[in-house]
Order: sequence, then structure tokens, then C-alpha cells
Amino acid sequence: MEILKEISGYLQQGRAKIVKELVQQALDQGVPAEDILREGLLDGMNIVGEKFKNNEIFVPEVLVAARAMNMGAQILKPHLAAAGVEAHGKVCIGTVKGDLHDIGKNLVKMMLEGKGLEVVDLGTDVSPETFVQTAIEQNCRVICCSALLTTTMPVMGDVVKAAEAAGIRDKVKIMVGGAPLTEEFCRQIGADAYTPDAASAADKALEFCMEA
Ligand code: B1M
Repeated sequence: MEILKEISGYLQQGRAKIVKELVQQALDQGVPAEDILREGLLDGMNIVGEKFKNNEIFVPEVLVAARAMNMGAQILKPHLAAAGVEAHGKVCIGTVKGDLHDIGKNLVKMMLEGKGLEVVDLGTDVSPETFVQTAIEQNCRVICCSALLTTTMPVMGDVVKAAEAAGIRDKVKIMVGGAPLTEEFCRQIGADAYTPDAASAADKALEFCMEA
């Protein structure tokens, strides 16, 4: 669809204002929010990622594209979230210590809210102790950890250890995700679930909350 290609293209150029307008236009035309996200915003961000990897563009370009992505996603937020759903449980989410990538984490947060879960957003660069302390203080059923760097993935193992040390490991489920993660890594560190995308993360978190 032409408008989705335009959204992807302007996102790659970091034209946040136009991206916002086009996302709204696509919604007005009746394009499903999930399609706008996948074929417009995420498509654009993937191309940005490839160019970044190949040294065709650099951090400043990626940052403006990321800003356009976040602004477009904000417009989609109410459409991705199911309206008026009762809270089914509380979860906390954050990008692990040393890692500042938050686009994926923000998408997961949106999807969690869309499932009617109450979400405590800890932001980026979150220490294992903060995840665990928040889970205790706010009575969270699930801790959601995101990581985009291979160098910060091991921090997720530290979150599992911190939960064990604090004596809450049997009360809290620990979910992990982010581009470099795998099912095998999840098993190795003793986390409870790996999900490859935001929608399946929200389904899994809801399942854990309903089990409680
Ligand atoms: Co960075 N970066 N970056 N970056 N960056 C990557 C990740 C990289 C793969 C690029 C590359 O080289 N190809 C590479 C990592 C390589 C590696 O670790 N092996 C990299 C690097 C190296 C770096 C720096 C070190 C660069 C530098 O400074 N030299 C630096 C690190 C800073 C730090 O964190 N300490 C850095 C900085 C940045 C920016 C600040 C410029 C910017 C981040 C802006 C921001 O987030 N606000 C940035 C970006 C944007 C990227 C790329 C281009 C895009 C990431 C993204 O947002 N993707 C990325 C390349 C790429 O991925 N192709 C790259 C879109 C997002 C929707 O996907 O986060 O995977 P993702 O989330 C998905 C799923 O993974 C899943 O759901 C989401 C949607 O379905 N998911 C979960 C995510 N979390 C989940 C949690 C769950 C479940 C599912 O459960 C709890």
C-alpha cells in the first residue's frame, strides 16, 4: 500500500512530523493499526538498522529515525490498545543496565497495556536490583527485560539471580526479549519466557498474570 511505503520512507529520513501526519491519515483511511506498525514504521526502522550496520548512516540519523518511529507509534497507541479493558495484573518493564535502546521496549509496553495489564515502565539502563525492588514494592507478577546489545544480554541473567537472592523467584515470572535474544539463551539464564515480538510478549504476560 502506497501510504505505508511513504511512512517507511519518511521514517528513514527522520521526518517525524510527516510520519505522524501520515500515520493519522492511514488510520483515517481505515488501514489497520497493526499493518501501519508492521509495514510502515517497523519496515522503515529495519531498513535504518541495515544501513546502520553497513555504515551507510550513523548515530545521528538513527536517532532522528527513532524519534519519528516513537512519534508514529504514539499515534497508534490507542488503536493498538483495546479500549476500556480491566487491569488483569501488574508487570514492570525496562531495558537492562548498559542498554539505551527503548523502541522495542515501548512497543511491548503498549501491547501489554492493550491486554489490560498495568505497566510500571522503568525506562532504560535498569539495574537488576531496580527490577527486583520494583517487583517487590509494586507487587508485580511479571518482570519484562529488553536488551538490544549482545553485551547487555547477560544482565538478564543477573536479574534472575537478583530475584532468587531476594527470595521472590517463585512469586515472579521473568520474561526476556529483544533482537539478539533466543529461546536457548532464555533457558540458559533460567528466565521463564522468551518471546520474539511485542504481541506475543503481551499474550505471554497476560497468561502468567491469569495463572496467578
Ligand atoms: Co543501536 N545497535 N546502538 N542504537 N540500534 C543495534 C541494536 C545494532 C544491532 C545495530 C547494528 O550494528 N546492526 C547494534 C548492536 C550490535 C550487537 O550488540 N551485536 C547497535 C549498536 C552497536 C549500538 C551502539 C553501541 C552504537 C555506538 O554507539 N557505536 C549504541 C549503544 C548505546 C547503548 O545502548 N548503550 C547504539 C545506539 C543506538 C541509538 C541511540 C542511536 C538508537 C536507539 C534509540 C532508541 O532506542 N531510543 C539505536 C538504534 C535505533 C538501533 C537499531 C538501528 C534499531 C533498534 C530498534 O529500535 N529496532 C538497531 C539495529 C536493528 O535492530 N536492526 C541497533 C526496532 C524495534 C521495534 O525492534 O527493539 O528488536 P526491537 O524490538 C522488537 C523485538 O525484539 C521485541 O519486540 C519488539 C517489536 O516486536 N522485543 C521484546 C523487544 N524487547 C522485548 C522484550 C520482551 C519481548 C519482546 O519481553 C520482555
